[in-house]
Amino acid sequence: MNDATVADRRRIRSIEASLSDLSGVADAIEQMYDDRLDVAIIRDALPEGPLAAVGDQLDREDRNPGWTRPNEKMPVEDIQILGTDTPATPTYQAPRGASLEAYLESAERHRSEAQDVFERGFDPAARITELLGRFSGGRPVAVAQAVDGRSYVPFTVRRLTDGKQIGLHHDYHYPLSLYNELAPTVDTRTLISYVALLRRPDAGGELCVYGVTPDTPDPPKLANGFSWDLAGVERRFDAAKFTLDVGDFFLLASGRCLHRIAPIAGPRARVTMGGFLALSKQRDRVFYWS
Ligand SMILES: O=C(O)CCC(=O)C(=O)O
Repeated sequence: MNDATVADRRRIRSIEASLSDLSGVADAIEQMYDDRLDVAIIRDALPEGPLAAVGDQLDREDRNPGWTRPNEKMPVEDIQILGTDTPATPTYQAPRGASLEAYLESAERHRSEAQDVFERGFDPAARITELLGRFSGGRPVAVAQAVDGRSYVPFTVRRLTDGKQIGLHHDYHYPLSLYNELAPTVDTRTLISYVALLRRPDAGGELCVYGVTPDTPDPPKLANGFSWDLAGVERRFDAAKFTLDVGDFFLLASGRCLHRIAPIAGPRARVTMGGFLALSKQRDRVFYWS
């Protein structure tokens, strides 16, 4: 492919809404599944006060609420996570992901760490359930559960400090063994990320989304054959960049669209809480987890 084919390429379809008018996004999850929408940004989706207080409190070096660092080996990707030490994604620590059993055990051990940073009276998982229900086309929303009744992690809190980023990736995680139980129960056409911003960095930290899917032929890779070639991606494919403020929320068809979080620049960290969601196989419910 060369630059002359720009016009033929997949475009990033996004929509922006605010809590006072969600009419265009009431069915955003289905629109994303049907490949009609890639990104929905909801401004002021959650109250700024309780989120900013958490963002503030978590942006300190003198106290450690229990951060785990599954990408420590790769300094530029050294994300800090609260809520699990066994993410439901590949990491530099476990490039093929962990086992479901290890994930569920970690969920039990670390569950309270992500909840406890919020002020009493603010139940983040309840707020997320309620919020996702506004984009679900009336479908009930629930945290995913294992067959033995154990709960998946509803959300994790993530911190990126100066110079750190989340590099280019897709989140089509169903082939991982951690998804052995979940994948057969959900609609695997795509997977959707949800994220709320708790602290905005001075600069950087934007969500950058590209028109590259897991099926794009001949995607731009470096000479090693597996690392993404960012310059090549940006040259050849449609791109969109989104800046979030505290309280803003996004849904992203992350199983389909290549994306990254730009490097943070400056002393203020970027702090988010988020996870993934999917439609059930019958398309009548929404399950979420992190
Ligand atoms: O902003 C975040 O916390 C993560 C964004 C992301 O890369 C994802 O959800 O896949």
